[in-house]
Amino acid sequence: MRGVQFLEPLFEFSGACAGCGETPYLKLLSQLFGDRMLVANATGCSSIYGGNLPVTPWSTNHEGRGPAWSNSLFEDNAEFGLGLRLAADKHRALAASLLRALAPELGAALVESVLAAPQIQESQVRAQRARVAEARARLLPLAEHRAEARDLLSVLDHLVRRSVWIVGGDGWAYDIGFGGLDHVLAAGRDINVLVLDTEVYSNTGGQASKATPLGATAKFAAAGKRIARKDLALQAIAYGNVYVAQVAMGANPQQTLQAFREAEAYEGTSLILAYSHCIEHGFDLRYGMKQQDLAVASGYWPLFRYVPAMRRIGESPFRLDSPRPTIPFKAYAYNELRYRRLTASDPAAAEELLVQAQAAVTDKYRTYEDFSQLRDGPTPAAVTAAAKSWGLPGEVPLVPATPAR
Ligand SMILES: Cc1ncc(C[n+]2csc(CCOP(=O)(O)OP(=O)(O)O)c2C)c(N)n1
Ligand code: SF4
Repeated sequence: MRGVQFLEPLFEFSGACAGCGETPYLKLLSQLFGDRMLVANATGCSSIYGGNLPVTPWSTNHEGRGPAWSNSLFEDNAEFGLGLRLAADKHRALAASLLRALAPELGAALVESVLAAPQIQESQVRAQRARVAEARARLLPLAEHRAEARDLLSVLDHLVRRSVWIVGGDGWAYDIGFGGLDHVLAAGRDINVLVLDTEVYSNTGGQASKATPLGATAKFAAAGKRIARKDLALQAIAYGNVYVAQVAMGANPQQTLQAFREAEAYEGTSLILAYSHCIEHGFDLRYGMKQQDLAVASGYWPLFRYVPAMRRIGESPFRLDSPRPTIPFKAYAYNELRYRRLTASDPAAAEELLVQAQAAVTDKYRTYEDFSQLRDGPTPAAVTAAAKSWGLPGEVPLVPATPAR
């Protein structure tokens, strides 16, 4: 990927399936922020290939810095990540107060520059590391006779901005961990959430989640999913102050890179939904990135960014980054067994669901296009109005559900 190929990955040889669509996003994350990153990883494929103990693909650089990673539970990962953020904030506050107390010995100018330093861009973070190293050098001789100096040394590194990431799959984010995730989105803290969206519970063999698309088959949706996938992005956007991006690396790597950078730099909560191809989709993963491209080209997976800060300069916060659909949904979907399976077991239902799925894609894309024209972007009222026109369950004639075989 242009712009990052020379950055060292701190996520290396994982035990994921060959061609997994999740791991490239983690590698990118580690290249960009790995040396100051805290990761709360929900249970799922990413916790298994990310922690296949006694080894781990999470690594360190030549300075010994690397991501601090842990897996809590499937159901409380967002809360766990929020705890990491609160702890990092507490440590930073403690370090700042000790630094102020020791200003006469350390030098007022150095203390002031450490406390006031901006740390948004990587160059600023590097400059802060140098200041903190200087503070450490001045502290070491003091540590022998001053307890405050010893205390400060134990938390000094927290003066370099921590990058906190909550990572998990769609089963976690859309379903089982959603209550906690919603709590995090509403908490207004500087936290980043990355959803590796395979649209099924991959690690337990492909059960349907609320992210499973209309028309696809999955375990518990063997007769084809009858309801469109939940729009988690719009739910987050409704808060108004959450940065939200939908990305697909195989379709537009530069947009993915921009979204990761913007999300991390945003001093608030960010949510990235990352399209991740998976063996559960039923196609040769050698063509995973190509299939991502088709998902975007068909309009099924529009790329966008909701950037709250844009409102401050009078611009629409909603940026639609992918062009109008150029291919029908079928040209993307029918490359995958999860969609094709139904054509053998129930061709009539497959045909009807394909029509509905195409209509849902077309409607959704048009709505997103409208959102990008609104000066204030998709406000909760605009989202509600749009959702009505998409046809909610019960309002559209659905194919009668045939029992799963
Ligand atoms: C409360 C709870 N329910 C179920 C499980 C079993 N479980 C472990 S991983 C997983 C699937 C994870 O799916 P997803 O979040 O989509 O991540 P993916 O594996 O697709 O990356 C399930 C159901 C669990 N660990 N805890
Ligand atoms: S099952 Fe899917 S998400 Fe899990 S490691 Fe394999 S390809 Fe990746």
